[in-house]
Amino acid sequence: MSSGRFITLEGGEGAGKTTQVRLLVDRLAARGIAAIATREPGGAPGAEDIRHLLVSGDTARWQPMTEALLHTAARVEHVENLVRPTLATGTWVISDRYVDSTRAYQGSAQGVGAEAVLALHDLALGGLMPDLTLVLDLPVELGLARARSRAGGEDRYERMGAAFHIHLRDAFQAMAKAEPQRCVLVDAAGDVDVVAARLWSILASRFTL
Ligand code: Z5A
Repeated sequence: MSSGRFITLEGGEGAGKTTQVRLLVDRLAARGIAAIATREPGGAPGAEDIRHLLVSGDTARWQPMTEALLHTAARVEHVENLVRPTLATGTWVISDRYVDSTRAYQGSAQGVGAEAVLALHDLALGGLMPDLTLVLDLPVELGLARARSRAGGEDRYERMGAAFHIHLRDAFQAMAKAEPQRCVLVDAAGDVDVVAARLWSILASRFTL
């Protein structure tokens, strides 16, 4: 049996990743391609426990390196318990965030360093990278306004300030530019259906659907 495809969606707050992950899974299912939606931090019981430590509370509650280690620890639980076993059955995995978020948030915006994050990723997960990463790009103010409109108290990163979020957007854009084989920068402005059509056409250009 051939392995499923591993696809990640990345980008700043409120870019529409969660919405688009669900739509992609539905559209793949309609084509007869089994796929699951998952997310980081989270996606497995232990990883969801670690998520609670990261997405709420004081913005300065962790040292940046502690935060990078916590995200990496959550990722080990997610990948080893869900991602790898699912891909091995031939089912596709569509993840809302993955290691590029650690590179952008902790590596770049919080100053841990991109090389340190990738070294951790190599050590913890043998450097497993997605087959395709869709980087949803949106002006910071628009993304934060969208994110504020959804309910829930998981707003620790949202509260980190405008300069932080502008830095993040630059970091994601730079990553997409530096790794065109794996990453595609996608305009995330416009209606949900318009953005979904953009993503689907990228998938169709990369894989047999
Ligand atoms: N983080 C990290 O620092 N390091 C890491 O390694 C990882 C993560 C993996 C996870 O929280 C936080 O952890 C995250 C980074 C950090 N920062 N934050 N916050 P999360 O997963 O809860 O947060 P998020 O990824 O930013 O989710 P989000 O704010 O919910 O954004 P989204 O998933 O991109 O968007 P959405 O939920 O699909 O949409 C947001 C709202 O906009 C919602 O009301 C939608 O109905 C609406 N929406 C969506 N698309 C559209 C369009 N096209 N037009 C209009 N409105 C739309």
